[in-house]
Amino acid sequence: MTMMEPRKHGDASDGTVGGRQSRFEGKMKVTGTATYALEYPVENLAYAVLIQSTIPAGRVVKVDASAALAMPGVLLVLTPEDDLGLKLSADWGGNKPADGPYYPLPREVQFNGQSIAAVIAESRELATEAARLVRITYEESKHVADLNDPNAGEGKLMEPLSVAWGNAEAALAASPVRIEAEYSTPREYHVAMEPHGLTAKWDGDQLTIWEPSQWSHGMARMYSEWFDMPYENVRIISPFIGGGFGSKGQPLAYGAVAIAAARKLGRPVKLAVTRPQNFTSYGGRAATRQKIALGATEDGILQAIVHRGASETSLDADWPEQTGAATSILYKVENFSSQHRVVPVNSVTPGALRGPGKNPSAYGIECAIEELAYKLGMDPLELRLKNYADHDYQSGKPWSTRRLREALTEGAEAFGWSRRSHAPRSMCDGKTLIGWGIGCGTFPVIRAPSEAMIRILGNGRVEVVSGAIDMGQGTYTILAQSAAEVFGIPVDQVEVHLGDSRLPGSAIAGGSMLAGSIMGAVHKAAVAARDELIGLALSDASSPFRETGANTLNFAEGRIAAPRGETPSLTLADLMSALKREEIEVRRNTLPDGANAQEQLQAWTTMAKVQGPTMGDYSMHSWCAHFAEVRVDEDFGTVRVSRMVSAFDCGRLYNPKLVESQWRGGIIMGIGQALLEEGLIDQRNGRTVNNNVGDYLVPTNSDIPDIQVISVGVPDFNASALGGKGVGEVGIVGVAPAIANAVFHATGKRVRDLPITLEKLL
Ligand code: MCN
Ligand code: MOS
Repeated sequence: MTMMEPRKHGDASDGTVGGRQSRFEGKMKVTGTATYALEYPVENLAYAVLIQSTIPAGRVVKVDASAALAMPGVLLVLTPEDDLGLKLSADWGGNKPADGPYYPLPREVQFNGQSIAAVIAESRELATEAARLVRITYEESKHVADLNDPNAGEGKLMEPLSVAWGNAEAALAASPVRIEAEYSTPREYHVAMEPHGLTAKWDGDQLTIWEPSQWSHGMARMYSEWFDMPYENVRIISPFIGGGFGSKGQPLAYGAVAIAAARKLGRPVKLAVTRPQNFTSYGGRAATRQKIALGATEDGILQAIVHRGASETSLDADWPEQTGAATSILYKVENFSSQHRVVPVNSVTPGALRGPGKNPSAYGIECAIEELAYKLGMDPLELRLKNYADHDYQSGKPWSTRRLREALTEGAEAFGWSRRSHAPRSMCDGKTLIGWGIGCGTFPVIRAPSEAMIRILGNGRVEVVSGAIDMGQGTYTILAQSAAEVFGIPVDQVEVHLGDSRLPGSAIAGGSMLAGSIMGAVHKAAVAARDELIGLALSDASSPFRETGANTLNFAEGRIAAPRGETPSLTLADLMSALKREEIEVRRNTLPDGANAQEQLQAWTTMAKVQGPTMGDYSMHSWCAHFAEVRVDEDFGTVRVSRMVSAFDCGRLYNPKLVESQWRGGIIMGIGQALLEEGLIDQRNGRTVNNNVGDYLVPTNSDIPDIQVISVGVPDFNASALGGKGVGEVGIVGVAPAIANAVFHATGKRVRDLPITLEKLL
């Protein structure tokens, strides 16, 4: 036991938890000293270039690589002809498929832009040129381009996602006021600044992979299964990442190709996925459509929600972009029914993109609720507060913490909502129409076990060691703050080592679950290391504290002292030297006590031990309310977001500065989603037409207004050991509907299909 002075949280600018420390690696990233995966100097490299299919469906009949192979410097061409000797891996959950071979370069083409061959050469330029000479003959078959293809069909009902209580259809029919509308969202992409790619190097049976990763342990496990080798023999190194947003949580076909090529050649291989290839090497957010019917009384009490949604998926995997994910938990309603279908199309399997499910789901329900407000002639803020959910109607459980009411009221206050005039087109600035809208958002608290190691060094420095990932969200910084707080030392006396599958096991940097999980592990390990040091300091013959009779020690302001201060205080380095210790090393995890090595490995390398928001006595989620102001020029159809105020409940904030930046980042992506982002698919060949950052539009600084963010959360110790809830994704959820609602308020035009581009307003 130790007696620490309680410290104030929330406004501290120092390095303790709750302080506004700047990002540890920020300067390294902007000055070019942070090394990214493709920048490691590896000797004797060969360079691989991917070749992707140019048809949406069919078979590779023949690959003629003779011209490519004839080029001096070309080392190898891999095609569907080559058996790379790989095996299927278990999925994220760790579920093993039937034993079978894995072909990262398959003969059957299921989408345009599928990897089907690779050229490996002495330089990237040579490999690129040789790839152009590879002649591929296809046998093309019929394809379904996307969700809007007339041949796409109704898709397949995802039974486990059906949610129902009460009698929604009957209650809807009996409701005096009803609205029904259909909303859609297009394919959207991650477009992280750092594209995908890797360098792979074999040393005998040891494999090292430099690859941007959101989950070093999980990816190492899947790679080890593909290559049928022991987990310990694979190492992924990923200390710095230029954004992932969900796209870097699993190994992909190109990774297998590069590693297999390195094995065949007996040389390290680097493979950089080009920006256009990025659009189909991992799927973006699936296109969705959803129909929502709301029934209410004349004074605005919700009676029923009937929700039917669909999203596109690939031919070989059912990836649901769950349009009902937020619909069931935002409002109080006694009668509810939601179903989701997946529609297979010839596309890469879609993937997780910031706020999967919750994001398009909030777009539907938060637009629908405002449509109802206008039908009732009621203020949309009032309608939301009137139907506030006092508990989780889906699970029947109480909320652990839900300060959405405070988010709505404090957000409204900061925004000046009371000055709004209700009628559409009633607010303007000269010729410019002004509109205000609200969108609520939510994201579940997901918990996962993690492990961390703390080292107290002889020189008084403290190291935090974990395989966890920082892709820009702030892991390095908050972990340093956590250890600094436990040892009462300045944050720059702490060194954090992350991003390596050889280091202690960690939850994925995904599902907004990492901070809560890994902070718990680091705190636990740091407290244990401090206790070990205290034990030595009170008992070791050479310790200056031995004779004090104290039963604990205080750690504050960089010094260690007995509680009553009888002896002079010592620094960590002084104490370590008095104890003649070079190092104290403590490793702790957050699994139940007694978990064996096998269970531990399973915990870091699969999702088997991950807990959802209602596993336990409470229903746990982060919440937010966005208030958007838009200015619309009707002559040109242009929409500008001129102001945003967003209020959040994410529990306790470990570092408010970083949290605010996470929230703003999410909001900025939400503005892009509302007004700009749209993967355009050529119906004739299923090709993503705008597969580059010139044509796939994301917001730039000049698109982004002043964004005010407000925290209304309180610590939630059911959600995590230190009281925080997830932060990384909730910010994007609810932004697009807030903007769509504001556009309606400005113009009287309801655009139900994103993005709201100018031609839809003319
Ligand atoms: N944080 C905090 N207090 C809390 C919770 C979080 O201070 N109570 C802060 C910390 O700085 C922490 C960060 O918020 O590092 C994110 O924490 P968390 O919500 O647990 O999310 P993860 O660490 O699991 O990060 C993943 C999340 C996801 S799923 C996506 S998608 C996303 C996001 O983070 N991708 C990002 N934010 C991103 N930010 C950047 N710069 N780049 C990405 O690719
Ligand atoms: Mo985030 S989409 O869960 O990586």
